[in-house]
Amino acid sequence: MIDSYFLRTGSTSKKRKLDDRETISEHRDSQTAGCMDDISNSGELSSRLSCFDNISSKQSLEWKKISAENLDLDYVQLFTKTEADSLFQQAERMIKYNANSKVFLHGKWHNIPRKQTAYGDTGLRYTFSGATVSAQPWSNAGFLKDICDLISTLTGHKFNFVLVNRYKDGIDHMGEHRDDETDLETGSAIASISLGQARDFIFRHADARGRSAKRKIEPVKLELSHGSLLMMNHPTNVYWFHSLPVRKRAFLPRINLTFRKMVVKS
Ligand SMILES: O=C(O)CCC(=O)C(=O)O
Repeated sequence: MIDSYFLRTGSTSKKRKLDDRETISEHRDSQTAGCMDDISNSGELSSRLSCFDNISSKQSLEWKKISAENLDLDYVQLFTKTEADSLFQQAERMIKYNANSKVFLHGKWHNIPRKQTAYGDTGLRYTFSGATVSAQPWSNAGFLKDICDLISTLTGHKFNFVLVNRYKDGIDHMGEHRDDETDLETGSAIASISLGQARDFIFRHADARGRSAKRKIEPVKLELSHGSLLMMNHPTNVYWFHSLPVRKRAFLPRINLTFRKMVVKS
């Protein structure tokens, strides 16, 4: 874990260093939600589900609440190492990435420094930074739907889409941005699963960016570990930018899955 990070827990606003931070166990409503397209289909699903069959063990996990001004995050080590290793291997085997993903920034198209694709309910697509990523069907990578269902059960949030980013090493990265596109359901949470190389993840308040920053607000820095789940709750994405910076000493690949609730357009 890294420096200059403090958090406020519950109603107190005491500053604590990350290493001695308190954990908050949130017992969330179970069995309240599922992902939207139903692909359940015979024995294939039950064999895929083997690492999720003990859902009750996931319901007693210790969640950490991370808050700052208009920042509301929940973090948990959702999967054991064995489960996370198995999910990483399934991801490597089953996920098909788009060729030549680009974004349009500052008047030019740029290749993105990672690989990307998406899965989700039929017909959904996500447009950001000038690019549109269309969902492949859940049935092409059913374990993603299983993770989606698990997160929905644990958190009560429903999702219909997952954006997948693969970073081959610490040189691959994602620049500072907010997930505030109109394709996303207003006020919905985003659930981020990390598999593989642990990487730093940094939140910076919109008023505290760049040389002409209006205010001094400390960035919030986390390390996202193999098998972790980070919930980015509303209104975090209205006020805070986030990034996954280059880390030259990170050599292993990482796969990130961000489950989202997209607006369904008729
Ligand atoms: O890989 C990550 O953890 C970053 C993902 C992200 O920022 C996004 O999908 O908007």
